[in-house]
Amino acid sequence: MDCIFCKIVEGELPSNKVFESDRIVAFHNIKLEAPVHILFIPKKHVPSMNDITAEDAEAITEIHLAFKKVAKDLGVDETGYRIINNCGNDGGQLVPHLHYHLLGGEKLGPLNR
Ligand code: DGP
Repeated sequence: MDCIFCKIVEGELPSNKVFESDRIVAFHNIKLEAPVHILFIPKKHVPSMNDITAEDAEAITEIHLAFKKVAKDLGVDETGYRIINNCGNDGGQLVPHLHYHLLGGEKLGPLNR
């Protein structure tokens, strides 16, 4: 499958991983929108939020638990951080493999509409 994030999962593309389990991976974003910018993905190819099913519940739960662990490991748990999922064209999703952005390390502005 020609999916950048599947290639990262398979190790065919390099990534700077900060967390990995059987079901999920978290790695530094190539394009930083904040001093801390991590992407969390299920290893299974789920194209977007619209495609999540009950079968993905464990991976999604793991991603949520990984948010706070990685935030703590990277020292932004106390200062705070933001989780974003872009879904579809209007949501600004560029990579069609479900992913969540964790942004932190500075005071973030209000959401841009
Ligand atoms: P989104 O707009 O939500 O689909 O964000 C996709 C993000 O993926 C974007 O911020 C840049 C990041 N990205 C794209 N290609 C790569 C890559 O090869 N490696 C890493 N680490 N991040 C990537």
